[in-house]
Amino acid sequence: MDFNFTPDQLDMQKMVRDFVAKEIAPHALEMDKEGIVPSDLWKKLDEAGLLNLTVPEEYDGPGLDALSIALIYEELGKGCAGVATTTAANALASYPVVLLGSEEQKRKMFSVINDGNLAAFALTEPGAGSDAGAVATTAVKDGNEYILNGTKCFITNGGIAEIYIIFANTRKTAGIRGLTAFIVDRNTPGFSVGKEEEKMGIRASNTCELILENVCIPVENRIGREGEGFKIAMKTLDAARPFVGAVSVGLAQAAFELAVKYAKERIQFDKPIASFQLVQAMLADMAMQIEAARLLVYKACWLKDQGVPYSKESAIAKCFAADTAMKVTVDVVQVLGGYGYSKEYPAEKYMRDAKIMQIYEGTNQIQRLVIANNILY
Ligand code: COS
Repeated sequence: MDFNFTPDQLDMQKMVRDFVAKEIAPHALEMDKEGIVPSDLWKKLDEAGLLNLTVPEEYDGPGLDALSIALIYEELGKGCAGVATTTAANALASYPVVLLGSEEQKRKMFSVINDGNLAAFALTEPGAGSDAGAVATTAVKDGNEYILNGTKCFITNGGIAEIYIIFANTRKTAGIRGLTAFIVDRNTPGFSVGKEEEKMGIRASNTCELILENVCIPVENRIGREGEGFKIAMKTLDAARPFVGAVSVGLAQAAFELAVKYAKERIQFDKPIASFQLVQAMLADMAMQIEAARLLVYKACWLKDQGVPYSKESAIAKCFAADTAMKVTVDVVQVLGGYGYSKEYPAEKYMRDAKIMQIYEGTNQIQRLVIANNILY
């Protein structure tokens, strides 16, 4: 077992760490307040090569392994989970094409992402969250085209993406066996962006409703076969969930470092509060949980990179890391006391941002189901 990273991974980790310290962390509170990632930051993220992390080398991408990508998301998570989420949504949206896309689909999708554009993965609907098979959006074949109708909700990058992966039902009564994945361009007639969500956390990221009204797309935009959409979605989520874990680890680490610094500086009863054992126990628990979460994320990515099954480990990594981020950030607010609750410090932002980690890309209840299914069946 080798716990060392390669020189390339270390270089890249340093590059992203420096980028985050300079370009993201100092602006995180402002972006959270404004609820937007400024366009000049997009440009810089693109120039730094942080938008197309999952694009293979043969399609002009960086061709990174999953572990390297996780290291990058961990660093981005330290700076701002909202920014990290926006870039990670590109990875999520790219995987259906990475995994099952045709040559032509790969060229199309990856060139859009390589050009610094955003993508969105649209599975969720008002009536289909955890129950992904309940998708009500329909895709009806008409000659060489499909006509899509329906509404998607809570779609990360929904309002700002150029290209979308839309899951629709090609056989209405078939449940998960009717689900099919399609590529839809933003400018397709009938496609529009609905309301933008006003969120508790990851406020810099964009979350929107999508409306499809007789959206006509060529058959070539279907990914895989009709009815293969559920498996494509599940495989995509397997691949992407460790990155939610990585962002959670980064977010928890940043919050933890804030608590350590504060505990050393804050004087009460004539001593730094770090000298009190009840505070020390909280910091020690945080350190343990973050370290365990980090190792689980790296292990899931390592398994993926070995080409062996990793669905259970992916769910374990996401679930444990997200729960860790939540628990750690709640305790960080506690260590900072009134200052933790104030918007003057970033502790409360970390706590708000952490909550979504337990909800998106499959709730942590769903992760436990996936883990149990892998253990039992
Ligand atoms: N990889 C490949 N195939 C998979 C798979 C995976 N990880 N998970 C399931 N499948 C396949 C199964 O093999 C099965 O195929 P067959 O019928 O051919 O044997 C099929 O999919 C159905 O599997 P299963 O019976 O386990 O599915 P369930 O209906 O019980 O649902 C859960 C499984 C609940 C785990 C699934 O609906 C899920 O993950 N929901 C959460 C969705 C989600 O994360 N939403 C968040 C929004 S997207 S950001």
